[in-house]
Amino acid sequence: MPEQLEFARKLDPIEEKIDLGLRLSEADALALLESPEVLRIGKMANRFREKLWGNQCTYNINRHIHPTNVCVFRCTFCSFYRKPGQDGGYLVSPEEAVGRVRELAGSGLTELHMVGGCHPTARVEYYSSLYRAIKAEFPEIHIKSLTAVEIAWLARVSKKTFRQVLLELKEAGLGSLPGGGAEIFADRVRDITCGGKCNADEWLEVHRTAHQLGIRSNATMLYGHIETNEEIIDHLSRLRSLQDETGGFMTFIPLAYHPENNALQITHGPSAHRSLQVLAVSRLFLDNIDHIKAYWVMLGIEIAQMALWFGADDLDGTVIDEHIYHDAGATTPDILTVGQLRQLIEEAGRVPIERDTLYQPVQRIPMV
Ligand code: V47
Repeated sequence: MPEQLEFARKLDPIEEKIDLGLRLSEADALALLESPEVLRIGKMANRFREKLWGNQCTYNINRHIHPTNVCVFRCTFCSFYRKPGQDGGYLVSPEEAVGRVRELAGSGLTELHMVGGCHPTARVEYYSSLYRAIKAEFPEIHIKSLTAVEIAWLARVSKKTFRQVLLELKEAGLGSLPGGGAEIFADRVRDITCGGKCNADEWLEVHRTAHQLGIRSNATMLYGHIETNEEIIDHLSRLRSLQDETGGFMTFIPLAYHPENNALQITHGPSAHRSLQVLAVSRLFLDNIDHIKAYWVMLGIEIAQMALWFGADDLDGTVIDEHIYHDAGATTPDILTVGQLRQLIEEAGRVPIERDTLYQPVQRIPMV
């Protein structure tokens, strides 16, 4: 049998399963990830996405604040951190953080995305004071903050449980957890790229605890470096199992590796082909996570637009002042305006809908 036909035949039973609404096995997902038929897989993911969300594509009005870039860990893929005591390290004060939100008064901002390094001395009290200061002046703004890695670090240095840390932060104004720090769950990859920081079980346990406390969260996967296809499927599978248990994840965000200014000796990130395939397979396998985000900052605007036909239904937001990707060589702009976001969604043939962090539509009074 010619090779092309053999590849096509392999996908037939998987496509049938998807059309019948049956769950994919890990072996099915691996076959999809290894198949050269990326357009066919994209079409399957698109049908799945359109069944859930029709033609809509959501975005939000957000800004990033990195409370600190100082980190006790040495992740080899990270271009953002500074060692304690190194030039260029900072810790943002509550007043400075409030000032950055104030700059955007009247812009319709609904979300602050606040993540950074694991600082050697900043404790739960520091983050609580940051959230309280922001909430005192902007009670309506949703604070999506601290990756599971940062929560686990705060618990470790404060000798508190994840539950205690999360409860204190929730009390101070934390709204939800972003999905960062998941990287690739497999120990082999973690040992090489981010040894010492929280492992897969701890990452999952932080999110499990958050969900039990009514704190929703997101999940990510950093791909395009040293991981194998099997390790990608293992990562997705662990997320799907936790979601079966708690239902607390809102969105999954595959993060394409950016190779500049870091210690991991890899010269290029994943191709557009690979990014679209990983996204489509994620959409099909994670049948219990509502949303798949095409994070335009890391995918680039052109691939993010294509991704809206490969399973993604969300683009993230205006972003503003993001440094993790930009320090790693991302050439995307520092900000997209609402007009630009809506235009690129419409250009891609989708209908833009503004959402809040919890994926509720935002109604705005039209300007006269
Ligand atoms: O945890 C770090 C990754 C993450 C690099 O939850 C890198 O809505 C690529 O988690 N190349 C932070 N990736 C970003 C993140 C995120 C982004 C957008 C939305 C949400 C959300 C979460 O970025 C880190 C790490 O996994 N990262 N360095 C790099 N060189």
